[in-house]
Amino acid sequence: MTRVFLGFGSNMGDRHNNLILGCDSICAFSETFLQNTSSIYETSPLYNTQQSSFLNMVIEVTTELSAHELITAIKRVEVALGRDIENGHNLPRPLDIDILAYGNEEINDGKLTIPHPGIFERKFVLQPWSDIAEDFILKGMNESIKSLLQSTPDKSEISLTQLTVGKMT
Ligand code: PH2
Ligand code: MG
Ligand code: MG
Repeated sequence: MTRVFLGFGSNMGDRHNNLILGCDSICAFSETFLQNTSSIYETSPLYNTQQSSFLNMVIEVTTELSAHELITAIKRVEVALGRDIENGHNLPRPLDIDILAYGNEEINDGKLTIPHPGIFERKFVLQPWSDIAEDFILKGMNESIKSLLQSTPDKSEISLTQLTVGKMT
């Protein structure tokens, strides 16, 4: 079993529902078990700022899938929720799921880069992640999520919503 953190983002359609359905779908894989979910945050779009705001959250799962099996399964879920795979980077999407960390592994093989390289400059990742695992040490950066959140150059506004994914069993 490997401890995995996944970042979720949605800025198209019923954003809250997209997060919930995505989370349900990931945890429906028989080899994957939900451990924890952060609160859901409303966040301004980073990079391409000419798009609607996002809802973001981070979840922790344990899985028996390899990192590559997991990303293949994630891509299926993104497409099932309406993501257009022809669409390029940083365009609006019903659901984006990124593997933030896969145990303590560092993977960089052209298909996958783990830990996700943008983490330190993304408050929309660091704030929800800090909710559920502030002491997790990010491989490669050798810093805790809490300390990365304190030192992030991202000064954008993010706000807690009243929404959570609800009770997941
Ligand atoms: N995802 C991106 C680019 N910019 N901005 C916010 N606020 N939230 C995201 O999830 C996000 C983003 C690329 O995946
Ligand atoms: Mg992303
Ligand atoms: Mg992605």
